[in-house]
Amino acid sequence: MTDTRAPAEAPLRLPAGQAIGVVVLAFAAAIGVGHLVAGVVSPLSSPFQAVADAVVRLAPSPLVEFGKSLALPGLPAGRADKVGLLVGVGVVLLGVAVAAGLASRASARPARWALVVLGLVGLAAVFSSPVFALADLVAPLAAMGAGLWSLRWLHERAMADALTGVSESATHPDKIPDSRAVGTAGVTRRGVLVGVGAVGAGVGGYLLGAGADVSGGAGGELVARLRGASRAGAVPVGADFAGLGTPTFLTANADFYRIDTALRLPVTSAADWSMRVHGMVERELVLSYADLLRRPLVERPVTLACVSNEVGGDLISTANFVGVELRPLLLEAGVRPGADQLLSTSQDGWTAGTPTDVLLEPDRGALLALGMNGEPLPLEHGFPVRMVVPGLYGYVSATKWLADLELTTFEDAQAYWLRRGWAKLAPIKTQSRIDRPRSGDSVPAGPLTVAGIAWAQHRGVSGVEVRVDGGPWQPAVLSTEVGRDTWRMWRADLTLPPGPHRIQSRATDATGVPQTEAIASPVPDGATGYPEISVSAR
Ligand SMILES: Nc1nc2c(c(=O)[nH]1)N[C@H]1C(S)=C(S)[C@@H](COP(=O)(O)O)O[C@H]1N2
Ligand SMILES: [Mo]
Repeated sequence: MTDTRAPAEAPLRLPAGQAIGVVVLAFAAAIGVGHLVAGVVSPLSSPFQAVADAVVRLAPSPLVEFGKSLALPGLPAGRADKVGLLVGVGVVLLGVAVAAGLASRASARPARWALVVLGLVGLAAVFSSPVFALADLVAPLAAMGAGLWSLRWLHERAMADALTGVSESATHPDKIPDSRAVGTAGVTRRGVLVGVGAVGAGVGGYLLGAGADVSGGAGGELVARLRGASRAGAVPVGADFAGLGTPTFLTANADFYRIDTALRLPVTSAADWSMRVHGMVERELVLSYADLLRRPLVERPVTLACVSNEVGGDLISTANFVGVELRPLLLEAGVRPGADQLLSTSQDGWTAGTPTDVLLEPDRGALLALGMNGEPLPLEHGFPVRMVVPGLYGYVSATKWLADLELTTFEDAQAYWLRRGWAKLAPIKTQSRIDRPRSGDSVPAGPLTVAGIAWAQHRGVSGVEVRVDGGPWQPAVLSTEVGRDTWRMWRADLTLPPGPHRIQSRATDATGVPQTEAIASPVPDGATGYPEISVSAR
């Protein structure tokens, strides 16, 4: 008689690699299914996404600033941190899965607990989102269910295979290699099945979220109305020195700098969009996209700038924005005395606080913008509706994917970046940038043309000067002025003796105040200091 019980007495354990594989695949199934269900129900509720979002919300602001300053090759500024964050969350999950796998060689219980705990983290992340809705709980629950189910199936079958392998090898010791192979083949086949399913579900969820038709038919109507808008007029000849290395006066939509906290673009069709103007007002307004289209549309060139822009940086661009004047809307609603802040909220819960008195200035020209350079707003730049306020940094004024306008006070409500240590008031500072030559270039000794940009939105630029090696300031030639809300290009003809040189520039705004030499970092209200390049003349 062969004793078949003997092997069963030693606790059965999966090989470490197999146990890890089983748990990693169960995690992948959870993430994939969560993403797919979120794609159907509510894109922002993908648990993976929600956890990453929550990390951004909860992270101390210096960390967020550090993240924003990262650069990854091939990614535009302000994107590297998002990708880094998603990869970081992925790496942490992988680590947890590997550890849980190692702990789950004999029983699936540790991995089950890990999935339950992570599922709860996902639920908490979704629940704590500023735009939480009950339906958002579906995706994390589905993810947890898919993870637990896959874990149970994969683990049970792997154990069963292992058991068969063990008992067969006990019965027929000569068959060890064969039965082992049979067990592994089964594990591999099921693993591939779950893996492919997980990836398929994840990709499906991504496509569902990304492929949604956002313009909802309004695109065509808007383009037609854009033509009817009171036009900004053609950009005058001589408005830029692009031939000398400055940007073109208008920035193409595809090249426009992009800064936001959105890990995933909020998607709303124009047909579904509507917004309340409420809070400290005499009468609440509710505006649909069609309501906005019925109002007079104006087109206005505006240079947007980000407060995070370093001296010499490129977080600045110009577009012809088309939209509805904001001031008449506020007057219609009737701003109550004391309401010193307009708190704008985006569809993803981001907020900006704009001083009401600035918005009510008769000539400020703040817009609820629907279009940009003759097209409906691109999704990355705020479709269907965003705010544009000439002269203020974006974080206090340029809310994209606008969802709500509330008249309130700065005391009662603190917007997103104010809570993270940035300034309450943030008018754009007078600045200049040297675009050509580039720092580090070697140039021929003798005559040299230097060119760049200058900006002092809503005051206007009245002059730019350059100096070499700390010498006397020499006036630059300015481009044709388009308006005081946009940048202005400049060029200066210098003569450089052979050797290394430092070149600096400074702009003066139309009130006669030159940009300051004092060096300041972007936090809390914008960088200052002279831009400087080093070149060697030969
Ligand atoms: N919803 C939303 N709107 C936002 C932001 C954001 O993070 N979320 N960032 C603001 C900041 S800091 C800037 S500088 C501008 C940039 O606008 P752009 O990406 O269209 O250039 O958008 C503003 N509007
Ligand atoms: Mo910004």
